[in-house]
Amino acid sequence: SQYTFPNDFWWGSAASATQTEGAAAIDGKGKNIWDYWYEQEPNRFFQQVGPSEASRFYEAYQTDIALMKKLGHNSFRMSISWSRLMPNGTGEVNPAAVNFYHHVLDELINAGIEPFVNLYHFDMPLAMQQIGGWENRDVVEAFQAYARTCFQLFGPKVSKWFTQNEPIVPVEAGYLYDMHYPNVVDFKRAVQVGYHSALASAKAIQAYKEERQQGKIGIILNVTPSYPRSSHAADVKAAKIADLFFNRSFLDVSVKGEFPKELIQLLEKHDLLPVTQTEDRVIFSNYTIDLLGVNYYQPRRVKAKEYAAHPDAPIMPEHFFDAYDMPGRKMNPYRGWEIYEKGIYDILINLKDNYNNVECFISENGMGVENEQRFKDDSGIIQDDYRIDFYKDHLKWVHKALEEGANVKGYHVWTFMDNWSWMNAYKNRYGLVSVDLNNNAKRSIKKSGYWFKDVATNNGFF
Ligand code: BGP
Repeated sequence: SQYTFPNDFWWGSAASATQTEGAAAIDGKGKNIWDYWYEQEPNRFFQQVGPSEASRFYEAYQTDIALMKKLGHNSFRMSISWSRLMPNGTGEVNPAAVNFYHHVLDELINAGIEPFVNLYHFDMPLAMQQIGGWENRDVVEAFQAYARTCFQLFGPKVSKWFTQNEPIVPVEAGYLYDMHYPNVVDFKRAVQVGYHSALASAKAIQAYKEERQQGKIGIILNVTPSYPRSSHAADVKAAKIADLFFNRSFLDVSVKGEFPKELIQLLEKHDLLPVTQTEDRVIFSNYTIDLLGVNYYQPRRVKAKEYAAHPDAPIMPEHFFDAYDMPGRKMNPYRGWEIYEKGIYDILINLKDNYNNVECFISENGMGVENEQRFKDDSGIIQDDYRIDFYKDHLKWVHKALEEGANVKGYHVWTFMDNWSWMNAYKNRYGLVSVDLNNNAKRSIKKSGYWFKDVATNNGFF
């Protein structure tokens, strides 16, 4: 059958500064936590590859944007590196960075590609982390000032802004699971970090409105569907709580202007409430988002731990886990994540039914593959049919949600070209375009790139 999307549907891809730019130590860029952590502990990083060069977008942006145009993009999501623009996180603005981002934006606009600009993608400036990162309320103020500076500098060229990408990830990975810097495991600190990060987002929206900007501003969330591992009551309850902590925390406050009551009660019960100020409530309720980006890779299959099985047991995140052992899960054989296409539909319908049908788009969806060079054919093109199938199968569900009235405006893949990833460096490749690290970061379009061009050009596929 035929899958046709609306004429003005946003087709494109997403990327982030730290993962693509490189040039981490030149032209006045300050360090962020990733530059620093890699310097300190390279052993933590896959094959000891850090973000210093990444995919060299800083030098190659013109070539890359020409390729985006060739691949049918009408939009592209990038991020501004806070530590490139403001090397200390606050104060002095780096003129070389202002130049660079103006050039990138001009290049995109001249190519007919609308820039979607995100202000924060896991990349806390080191100077800000040294005073406590999101734990410190001063960093919330610094972020608002940085956001305001971006709106003043680039506002006339940008009409889609995002405050943050997946803000729950730095909370989980940095303060609960020992995966991102500052790699501590402390629930109370995690809650404070999450709270201030949400407040920083609302305050950036406040700055946007105060600056009387004409475009839209939103946030990008990994709204990960939480399904119980079984119909056992404890699993059902644990799945609800996982949803509460990891989805509804940021989703409710961003769309509805307040945190879920159940979340507050649970935190209170465990003596985990964050430090707040009375004025915050008004900031949250006045400055909600105009537009929501949804990142989707795989769902959570939530299983309660045994001692949480009693129906009255209070369940906190330490009482459940993701049941990777669930029978019948379809796995990506090349990266180890589940593939569950219907999840994308469930998210969109949930937004339609329970979140005022907020204007949204798919801001990341993609399939990581290890050793992808093995799929190269004789002509040197990576034959990534698995990725084409992945996109198609997800787009079919997006299409169904659209037909049922979901307010979904576009689809961005993760990602345009292979890029550096937080702990995995270049292990899992996601690009429509490959990057050959042994050959001057040479770009080659993959089969999925050509496929994407057709879909974007025809607004759909058969
Ligand atoms: C998302 C992030 C991206 C990207 C992607 C793939 O959570 O927003 O930055 O990295 O996940 O994950 P990974 O690179 O770990 O395979």
